[in-house]
Amino acid sequence: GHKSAVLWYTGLSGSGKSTVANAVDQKLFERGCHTYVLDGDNVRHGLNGDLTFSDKDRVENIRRIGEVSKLFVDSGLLVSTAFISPFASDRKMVRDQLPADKFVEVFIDTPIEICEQRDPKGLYKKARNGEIKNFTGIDSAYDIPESPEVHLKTANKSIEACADEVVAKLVELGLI
Ligand code: GGZ
Repeated sequence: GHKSAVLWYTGLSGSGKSTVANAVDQKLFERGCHTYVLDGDNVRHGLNGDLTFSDKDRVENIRRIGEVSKLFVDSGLLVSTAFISPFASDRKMVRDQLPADKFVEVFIDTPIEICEQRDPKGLYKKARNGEIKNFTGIDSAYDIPESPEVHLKTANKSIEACADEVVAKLVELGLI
């Protein structure tokens, strides 16, 4: 069996949050865990389709995701969230609403230079050109997590190795 909890991934656009979260999720599924992954694809287009990338809307984005995460935790799932969640105050707000052992912050620490090199959607290029305003890491803030449960430095690591690090931590925390 496993305990219910939130795996809260945070990091820049293109850092690999969704990729690592989905790789971890696959490993958890193989271990028989009941899981769900919330990310931009299923939340930013639906529930939060009315929100922009202004500071105010990012705060609301994270607030709603926090509330939905709590519902999933109540239902017994290991829920993973993969959003930039740039503001430390918002991450703390979600953390403080859950029992201490049920919030696992995973900092996907990928240097912005690498994120920008990858630029899978061409967003960094547009942000540099001024075509997109308020882009995280360029003209919108990202607060570096001070004491995440998992600090994952992804440079020169495979997705597999990154996922294994997260799973090992969950074992250590007694969640799985
Ligand atoms: C940051 C933006 C922006 C701006 C669109 N700033 O690489 P992606 O495309 O798939 O991930 C980014 C995603 C960020 O949405 P989140 O809900 O995770 O952000 S937050 O937690 O800050 O609310 C990026 C895309 O949306 N995107 N415009 N201005 N990322």
